[in-house]
Amino acid sequence: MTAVAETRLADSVTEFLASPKQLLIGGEWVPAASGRTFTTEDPATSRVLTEVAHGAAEDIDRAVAAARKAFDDGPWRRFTPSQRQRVIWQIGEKLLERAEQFAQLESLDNGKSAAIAQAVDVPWSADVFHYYAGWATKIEGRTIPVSVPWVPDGQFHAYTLREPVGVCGQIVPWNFPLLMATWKIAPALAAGNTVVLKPAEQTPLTALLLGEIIQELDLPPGVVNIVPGFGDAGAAIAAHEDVDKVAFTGSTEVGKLIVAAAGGDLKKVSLELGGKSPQVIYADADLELAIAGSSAAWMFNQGQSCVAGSRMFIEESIFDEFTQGVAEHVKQAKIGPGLDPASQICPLVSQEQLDRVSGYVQQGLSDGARAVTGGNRHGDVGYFIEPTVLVDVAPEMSVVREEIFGPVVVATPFDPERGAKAEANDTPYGLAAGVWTRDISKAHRLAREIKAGTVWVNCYNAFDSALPFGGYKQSGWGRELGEKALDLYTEHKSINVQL
Ligand code: TXE
Repeated sequence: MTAVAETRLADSVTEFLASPKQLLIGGEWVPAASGRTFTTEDPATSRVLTEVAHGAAEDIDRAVAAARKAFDDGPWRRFTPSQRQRVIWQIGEKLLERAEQFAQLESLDNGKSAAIAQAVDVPWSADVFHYYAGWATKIEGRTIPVSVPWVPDGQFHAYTLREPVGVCGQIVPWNFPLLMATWKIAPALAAGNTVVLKPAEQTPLTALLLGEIIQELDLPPGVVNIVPGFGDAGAAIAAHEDVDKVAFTGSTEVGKLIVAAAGGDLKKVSLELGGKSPQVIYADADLELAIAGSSAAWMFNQGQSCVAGSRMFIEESIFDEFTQGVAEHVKQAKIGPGLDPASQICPLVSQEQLDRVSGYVQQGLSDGARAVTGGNRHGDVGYFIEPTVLVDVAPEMSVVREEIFGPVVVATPFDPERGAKAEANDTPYGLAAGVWTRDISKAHRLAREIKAGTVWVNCYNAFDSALPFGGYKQSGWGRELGEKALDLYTEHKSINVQL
């Protein structure tokens, strides 16, 4: 660990790292059945942070059994909606009380800026719990006037109930470890389900800290189970016959494996997968705002964001000026460890991710792309890479087609007569998009034409817990956040009574 990191760590973080980190199953902290552990590391230094129990299929079995029991027999089913509301709200409160601890741990484990984690990841996670606490008392059925054509003069009283799906297996990635766990746990609990969560192997720590909070609250054993592990543990969740629903955020490749594994017993599946989101920048945009905003769109979280606005289409009359502006802007970003509040670009999560991102950049350069800025690893300790702007790119290059998941953008000019709709939509993904213009009609028109789950106009990454989020095409199935997420976690039951 660097001197900077050591001097700034809160005592609660040091204590957490020194304590044993086990699996949360049935309300108890337990070792992995195999007795094995794995290590997590600080991406700023590649030093080992701590050891974590290594969950695998046998542990998933135990966790699913605990979740099943809690769902079928436990007191959780008898919790009233307002009791659920209270306990979900309290999770949000505890997150805020321990914001610094969560933010520093997230920074150490993932590499990201602790200052940003404390300003964004942690308070938004708390907000997601607060938001879904509100929904717990508002999940309602309907009364529906019906007549049954073959029962003349029959009178019926028909209504619907919304019931929890059951045991939800939730598999989350490493880019926003706490937030992604929160997006999944909060709506599942609001609707009365039980959960088996598997954090990513690179970043299990904040999910385990969330488990500590949950243990302090009045949540019955087995309602939330947390099993850190690798892909095999995720695969065991996806295939488990006692899991009723799987929610996954991660790569499109693994999303397809999950669909195949979950298809055996046709369990419900929701997926939030990769992206290659376009940003269309018109000459009439507020260029100062657009340069800063469109750069943040692909640099935020070191580009390790499913919505990263990693393809820029820039009106040809401003192309050189704009790309130079972006290059100047991103060159000023200070590269450094996440625990240094001055750092704007922090390390990527792992050596593997550094190799993957560097590999894409090298491939792009050898395919004929030109780096206006960046292109290189930064330093030789930790997994830092320079923010990179690539021009002279062609539609078939891998840097244009594939998700890089690093601070790399490709920029292409467009002719305003032809527009940028076709190019923006020329991707197997459809998660998000950005439009930068002062012409509000043009913005609304393009927003309708882009096939993406979210379109931001004159802003980017402007999320709210109430706004549904998810993807078109290969970016996923279903919508998280907002009222929509409750569809993922409830069944609708129709009851018809002849009077
Ligand atoms: O993802 P994986 P990786 C993209 C991004 C990144 C690439 C690879 O492009 O460069 O994926 O990242 C679990 N059955 N995204 O390899 O493998 C795994 O343990 C069930 C975009 O880390 O998809 C982890 O918990 N689960 C994405 C989770 O899946 C399996 C965020 C995600 O890991 C499994 C992350 C299996 N067979 C990466 N194999 C986004 N949409 O934001 C692995 N896992």
